[in-house]
Amino acid sequence: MILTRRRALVGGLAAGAGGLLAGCDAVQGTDIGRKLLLSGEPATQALQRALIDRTALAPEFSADQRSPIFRANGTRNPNTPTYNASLAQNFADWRIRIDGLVARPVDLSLADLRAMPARTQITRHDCVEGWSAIGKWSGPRLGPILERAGLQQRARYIVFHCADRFGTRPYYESIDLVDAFHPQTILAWVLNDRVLSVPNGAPVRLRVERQLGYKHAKYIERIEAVPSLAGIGGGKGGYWEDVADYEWYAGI
Ligand SMILES: Nc1nc2c(c(=O)[nH]1)N[C@H]1C(S)=C(S)[C@@H](COP(=O)(O)O)O[C@H]1N2
Ligand SMILES: [Mo]
Repeated sequence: MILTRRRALVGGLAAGAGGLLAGCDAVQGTDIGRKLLLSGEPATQALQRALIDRTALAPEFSADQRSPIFRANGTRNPNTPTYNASLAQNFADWRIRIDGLVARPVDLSLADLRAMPARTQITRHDCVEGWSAIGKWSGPRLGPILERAGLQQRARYIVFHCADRFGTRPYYESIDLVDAFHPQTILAWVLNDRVLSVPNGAPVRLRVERQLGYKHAKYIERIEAVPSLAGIGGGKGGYWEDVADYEWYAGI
């Protein structure tokens, strides 16, 4: 299943289109919002077009096109007492808590993640700071994990809480359900056939291939399903969105 009709309709996209029709400005800053606003098409047709656009795959590359080094950016080591203790035991005690609007909250260990069917993809990472790198990523798809936890109808966004802090602010990011259920959205624990390194986000980081680098949360310790982004961090859906007004929807 890529994205069921029900998910699409209850998801952020439909919420956005509904908001648009209601004259709400929630989607005006997003690509979809702009496309819908500028299209002049009947809303259902425009919505369908936007959805097809959003579910398209990001380009994938061949092994020989990979960058020799996948550079690290932002936090290169969370370096908190808890993270260091966990690293010292190879993340044997690491858990990713899946909670919020789910019927069955769960703590996933690395062993749990590694036992799940994985998707492998060679994609290009684009950072707003003006560099790109092509890498081979593997890990389970996020969508089925959310389904298994019993994602509730009221959920609109998926928030990723990270182990690193910028001062007192934890790094976090969020995506809507269209991206959460996108086939290339994975919880990556392997980069270029090796267990993910600390600089690249060990033990688990998000790959959300249709968006810019800052959306790809590293050092994930909690995944929360929410009805709204208000009240999370500074309320704009991500660390950089809060502190530097980066776009919440960073489509590429
Ligand atoms: N937890 C966390 N995730 C993060 C960041 C960060 O500082 N902390 N930086 C982001 C940015 S701006 C980019 S470009 C990518 C960099 O991923 P890399 O270090 O594997 O190159 O991670 C993103 N995810
Ligand atoms: Mo970035």
